[in-house]
Amino acid sequence: MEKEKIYSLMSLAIIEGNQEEAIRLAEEALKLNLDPTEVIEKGYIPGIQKVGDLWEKGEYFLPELIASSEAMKAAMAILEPEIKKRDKGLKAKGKVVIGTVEGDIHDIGKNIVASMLQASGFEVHDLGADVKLEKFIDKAEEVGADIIGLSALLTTTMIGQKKLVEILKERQLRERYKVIVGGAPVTAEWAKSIGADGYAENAVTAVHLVKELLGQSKGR
Ligand code: B12
Repeated sequence: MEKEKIYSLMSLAIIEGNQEEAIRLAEEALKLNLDPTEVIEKGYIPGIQKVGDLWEKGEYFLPELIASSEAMKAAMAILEPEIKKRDKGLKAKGKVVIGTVEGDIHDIGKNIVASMLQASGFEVHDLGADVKLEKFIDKAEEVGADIIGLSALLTTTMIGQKKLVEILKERQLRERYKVIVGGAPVTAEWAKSIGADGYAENAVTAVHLVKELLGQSKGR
């Protein structure tokens, strides 16, 4: 099957919340030796984005949203181990603590960022979703992290990203960590306004961002 065809079927499987089909296509993509990162970016992500649009238009409701995200997660579960295996040898050393901020249970995008970072040679400590702000800092202190990554998908939880920067300042730890932020409603302007060190709009640019920040922080 042609690449473009398989990508559009993947997108459709997510839109329809068809978990079996999403899994079948992920397995087929691996058999065809397609790049799992590209498969996620070009096949599955456009599907879940479309689901977001349908929800916004009031055509989809929570059950559809849940079915689609379950299908997305099932496909990710097949592709992520493969991404980890295919580490392209671009080893960049550094430790990243990542999670979705408290009050927010969206974790699909954060999981993709975490697995891409891991595949690029970073040591990733993924705290999951709905994570208390103090927990990010405690974990970063415990493992000696270089970077703290915060995901937020709700406009109401973005504020957690701002608060984390403030808590770091209060605890005299701001200089110790680079803070990066992301999630659909997050923008570069927001990142700048809260005093974060960086923003990335997707998992690929997140990897570049982390590399760049660690390059700058060499010899610290
Ligand atoms: C799937 C989904 C769900 C699933 C989540 C499943 C899961 N385990 O994640 C379920 C059904 C559970 C859900 C629930 C809710 N959802 Co919802 N959901 C979505 C949806 C459709 C897709 C999100 C997604 O996975 N996108 C795909 C991934 C790949 O993209 P991403 O998350 O943006 O991540 C990429 C980048 O942002 C970036 N990135 C992400 N994190 C990070 C972190 C760092 C550090 C960096 C550098 C980069 C980075 O890289 C990622 C990969 O490319 C969005 C619509 C949308 N347009 O985003 C709504 C959306 C986010 N949800 C919304 C809402 C309102 C809710 C609910 C409140 C609904 C309800 N009434 O209960 C609840 C929230 C409950 C809670 N407390 O969190 C709204 C938010 C509106 C707002 N302004 O705040 C949205 C925007 C839908 C809409 N248009 O109204 N949702």
